[in-house]
Amino acid sequence: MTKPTISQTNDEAVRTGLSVSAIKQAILDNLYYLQARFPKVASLNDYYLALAYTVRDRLLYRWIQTAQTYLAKGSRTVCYLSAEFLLGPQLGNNLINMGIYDEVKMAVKELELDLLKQEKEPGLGNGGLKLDLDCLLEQEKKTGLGNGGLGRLAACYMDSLSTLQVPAIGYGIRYEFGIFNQDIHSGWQMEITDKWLRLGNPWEIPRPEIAFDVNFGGQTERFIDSKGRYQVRWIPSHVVKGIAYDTPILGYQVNTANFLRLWKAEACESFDFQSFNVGDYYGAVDQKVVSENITKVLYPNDEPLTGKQLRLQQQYFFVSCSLQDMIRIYLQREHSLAGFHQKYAVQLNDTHPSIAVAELMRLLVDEHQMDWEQAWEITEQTFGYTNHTLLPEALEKWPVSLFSQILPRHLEIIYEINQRFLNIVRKRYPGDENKVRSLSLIDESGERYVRMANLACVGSHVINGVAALHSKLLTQDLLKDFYDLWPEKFNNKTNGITPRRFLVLSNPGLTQLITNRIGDSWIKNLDELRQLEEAVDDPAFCHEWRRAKYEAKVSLSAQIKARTGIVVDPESLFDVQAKRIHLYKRQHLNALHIISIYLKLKKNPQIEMAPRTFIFGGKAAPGYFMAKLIIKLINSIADVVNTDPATKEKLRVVFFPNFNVKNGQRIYPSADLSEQISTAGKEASGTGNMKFALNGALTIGTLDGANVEILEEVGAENFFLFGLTAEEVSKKKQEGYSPYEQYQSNPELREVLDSIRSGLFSPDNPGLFNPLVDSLLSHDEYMLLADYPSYVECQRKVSEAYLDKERWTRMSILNVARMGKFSSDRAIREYCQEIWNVQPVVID
Ligand code: 26Q
Repeated sequence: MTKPTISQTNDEAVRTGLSVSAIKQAILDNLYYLQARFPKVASLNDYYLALAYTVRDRLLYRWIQTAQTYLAKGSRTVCYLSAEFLLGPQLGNNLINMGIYDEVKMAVKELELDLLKQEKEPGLGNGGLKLDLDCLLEQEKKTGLGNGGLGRLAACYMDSLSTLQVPAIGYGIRYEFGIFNQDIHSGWQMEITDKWLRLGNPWEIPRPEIAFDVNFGGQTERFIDSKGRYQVRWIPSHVVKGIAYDTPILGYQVNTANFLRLWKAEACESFDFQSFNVGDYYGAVDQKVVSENITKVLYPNDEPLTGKQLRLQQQYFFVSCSLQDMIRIYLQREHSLAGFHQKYAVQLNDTHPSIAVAELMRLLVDEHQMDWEQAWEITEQTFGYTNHTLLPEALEKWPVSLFSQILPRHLEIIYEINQRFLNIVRKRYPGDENKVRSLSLIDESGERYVRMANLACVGSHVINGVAALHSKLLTQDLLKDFYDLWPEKFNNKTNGITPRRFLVLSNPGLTQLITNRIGDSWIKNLDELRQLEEAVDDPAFCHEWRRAKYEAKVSLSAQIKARTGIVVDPESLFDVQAKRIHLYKRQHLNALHIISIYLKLKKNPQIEMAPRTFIFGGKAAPGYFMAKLIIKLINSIADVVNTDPATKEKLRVVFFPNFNVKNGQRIYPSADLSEQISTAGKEASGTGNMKFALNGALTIGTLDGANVEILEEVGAENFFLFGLTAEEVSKKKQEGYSPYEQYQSNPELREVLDSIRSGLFSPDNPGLFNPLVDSLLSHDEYMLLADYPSYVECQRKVSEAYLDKERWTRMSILNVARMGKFSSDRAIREYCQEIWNVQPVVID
């Protein structure tokens, strides 16, 4: 990589030098002057922080170079607005991107040797402290500021934006408590709060001087200003202050360091303490608590919950701070806001930040006295909207009554936008009030709601889905009326993942093997993995490939033993489903298949089959009863099959607790089979599917989300396809689907469901799983029973293929070789060219 060229005094070298000795010295310096510790008494955490600050210094150096360059050039900037950024641990990733992983490993090794030497001297201390890079990496408290796919996508995109040297800011919320940690007690999920900030966060820079007021509640007033203009004034009932906390995001092998700016809510003293609460000390402290509540906790749901006031406050809070910040930065160079949309491309990550459409209008019209038409033109040109769902029930909407209480001025603005918009609709479709009803920003079918997706569609000049099938279905179904009105606004941007975190960092074995074969430029240009295709004919390479996979499996096996006490055989087929627990993702279909094997083995223990380890991971939303029951079912099946002498040699079931980015990095490399089995037409894209495949797992999947494109890339002969297509699903639904018929006509399926109902897996409470079984037999919304026979048959083919080691290895290598498309670099390049119209800016 290009190392910093600045001429350095000795002092600076400690803060920027990349040699082993400079790094070692810097760690010691930070141990003394930031942690106030010396080696003999320092804890692992002290060392972790000292190392983290060492890396941070080197990041900040690049960040400042980057910021200076952008400021001088007035570069067009992408602003990615997202209520979630699921970064995961930072240290390892920064070492990889900065290209100093080996140097740091060595520096830490030397520090350990120094410690050992000191050990020999008499005296007290941290005797026996094992110091190596892996232990320090383990210390990091992960940043879990997201639920799952959507938040992790935002993090991958930040990595790629920096890697591609595109000026970008990620804007979001600095939740004090991120996604809960999951523990399993007697098979049930327990939620534990995530106190990720307890030991301090070395990666963030607080920016107390970057702070904005955000208004809530109250009412609006009309008046004529000194220039005779008609104006609206918002008199809020309370004001909260947003403080910026920045996390630098370094690109891979470049000097570009963009940043993530997360907002923390604090009490606004001038308002609460002086004007309104004079003399009321307790009331003032109360206000402080209320204000700070806004950024306390991430909602652990990955579906909207209507009517949760605090969630709407969170969304508005971070959007308002972010737009005010963009205007502040813009006005450092310009005088008039007329060119705002030329400076910024703002992407709405789902509808969570879509109040931005109304807020930008408010800022331009009310605060900066722009006329409506010009402000609207700018607003539309500024925003792009990415949709992440096909489930109609997952579309965000807020009761008008709630909206008017919290954001009275925005409701007026939304009404105005709506009126102007519906005039266009009426002109286009004269007399068609159905169109008007369906396109309106307000749902008036019962209690009135503001429809956030409609607001996002009207306020953006581009709308995209996240996989080819998803984008197509959006135009045919969920957003059809918008598509008919503005077909040119719609396009597809298939998701991607960063190969830095999800291969280089998490799977060093496979990475080394690939790099030895084709060099290391594939890390930046993932299409180069194609060169591995030839290697399938090289027995030595195939052998090494199997070994790398095997080693990853050994390592996960140890983790499984440590976390669950279950012993698994790394020679067995690792069949993995790791993702949020949802009915549409059908973890219970997987469970039914396990039961079917179990029952077969009970009847005939001699059946020839590849021993399998079924591994599950995933959190359920705390209020999602059925999802929690699925976790219990999996653990109950595990209790039975793992201890039954008739099956325990061939079958193992593991629920790996607390699936998150960090555990994911251990799980993806060790999977042989990746379960992507959602009902066709329900999963927008999926990104776990890409992470598994990039690590050499084969996919068993439906034609859903990005599976379709993975299949297209790897070839049908290297993919285990089953199930109904999206079209067949909707056709079957229309014709009147009867799950009970499936149950009656399929003796094997009947036996499986009956075994659950008989209490085989819950002897103390035979009816425990009735809600699950009953819902399958009565409506089976996600067509699980319809897909069951083809799933079981496909799994049989999987078993057969696994028995042929050579064949399996070939398929695995070809999967990896053909994954180039799914790099987030490719996705971001497309966003830059086709949506944002931004160019890279090289930082030297
Ligand atoms: C909304 C309102 C109130 C509370 C919570 C929410 C909320 C929070 C998170 C709604 C949705 C989410 C997350 C959705 C999500 O992760 N969607 C996934 O996005 C991935 C990235 O595009 C896709 O790959 C997945 O298919 C999609 O399910």
